Amino acid sequence: MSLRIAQAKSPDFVGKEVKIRGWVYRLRKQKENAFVLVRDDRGGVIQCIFPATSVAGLTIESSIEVTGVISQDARAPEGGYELKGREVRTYNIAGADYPIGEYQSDELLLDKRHLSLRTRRMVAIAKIRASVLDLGRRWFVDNGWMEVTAPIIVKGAVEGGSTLFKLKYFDQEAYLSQSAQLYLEAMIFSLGPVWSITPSFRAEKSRTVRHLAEFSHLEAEAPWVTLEDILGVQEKLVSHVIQNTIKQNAEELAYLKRDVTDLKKIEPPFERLSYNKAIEILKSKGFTVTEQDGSKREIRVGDDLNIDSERELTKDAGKPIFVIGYPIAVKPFYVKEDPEHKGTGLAADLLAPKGFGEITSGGMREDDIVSITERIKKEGLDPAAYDWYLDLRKYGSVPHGGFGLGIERLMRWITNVDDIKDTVLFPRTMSRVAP
Ligand code: AMO
Repeated sequence: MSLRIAQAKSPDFVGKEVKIRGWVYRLRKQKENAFVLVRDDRGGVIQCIFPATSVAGLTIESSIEVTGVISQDARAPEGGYELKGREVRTYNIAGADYPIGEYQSDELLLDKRHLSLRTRRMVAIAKIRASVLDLGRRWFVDNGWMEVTAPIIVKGAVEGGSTLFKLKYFDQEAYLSQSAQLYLEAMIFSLGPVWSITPSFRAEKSRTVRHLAEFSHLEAEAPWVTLEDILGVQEKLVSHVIQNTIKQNAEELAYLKRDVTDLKKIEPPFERLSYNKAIEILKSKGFTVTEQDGSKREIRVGDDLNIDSERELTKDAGKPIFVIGYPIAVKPFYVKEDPEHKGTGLAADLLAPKGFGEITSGGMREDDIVSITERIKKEGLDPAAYDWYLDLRKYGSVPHGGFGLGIERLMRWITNVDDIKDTVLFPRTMSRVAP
């Protein structure tokens, strides 16, 4: 039986013969000996030493099984253990033109993502991502929320028509889901607090370091809640995921050179900043917005926040900030209007510190059938496409709310990688749909 490399690198195996399997990661041939770094499929790496003649013809990424004796030598790379190879069995000799070397352009790494997944950087990111997903799931399960699955092929827009992917569905028109929210809303009447992780699709025309055309959307919805309840869930969930990821993935974060000092401080409560106060702060800093004709003017109440204003607001923050009470006009039709402050939405976006930008959006949903029908029309949408959704306001409507968190946005903050494309294994953007 073969061992994982991480298992074999242990005092228990020193002097013993073991078998490992993996791929040739680096290869250095000297006159008598060949030094082969072998990596396995969980990021384990060990140096194997062979007589040079026994590995003639071996190439980078060839798949091999090595039998040999483990020894300990402080000078050995990768943690002081090495393997003196007695026998090597080759499964596949990789083509000599393996395209991923030590220094490659970001574009090439993306074009060859099916192979660059084998780099240690991508393995580290994939492991962190697995923890983030697992910890998110566990938090919901441990706190009594039920996991559900919503459809991906849908009939109506949630987040506005401009980012919809249209598709031909037999002889009808349908769309790829932008958010599971409306379906989760339907589920809370019989299932209580629910959550899901589903791919969401946005035909984003912008090429930014924080937009994908397909992203993993963690969404939650619950009946009988207040806005404060929904904010509480988010700050607890995000803090739980971060504190445990930095513990579980200390090695991977160190590999990515992510200094986690700031992440260690992430714990509830997060600041609640009113939208009006946010605009005041931005004004006091002379923040301007660009009009459609290219002219600039001072930011004012009524403007939406964008990547630049979010950066300005959070650049010195140590923790995420909830911005609460956006004008209803810049928010989608489902956002509930604050009865005490007409024109304002009972909703909040959570902005990660240091300019990482919005990681969640959520709040209370409009539960009155007349108001929501008007808002649907005002957005230029056809109420007929929402007939089933409107039924939820007709039959036993209750105060309810929820939120959506972009896993890749959270990942970009945790890993501090420059581009959101590196937080997902096979990114989809405006210009990339393969591999
Ligand atoms: P929103 O459109 O703000 O709200 O999306 C929620 C969260 O999803 C993430 N996100 C994205 N991540 C990567 N690429 C994108 N193109 C992208 N677009 C959004 C962000 C964002 O905060 N239904 C509502 C949420 C709600 O009210 O429950 C919604 O989808 O992290």
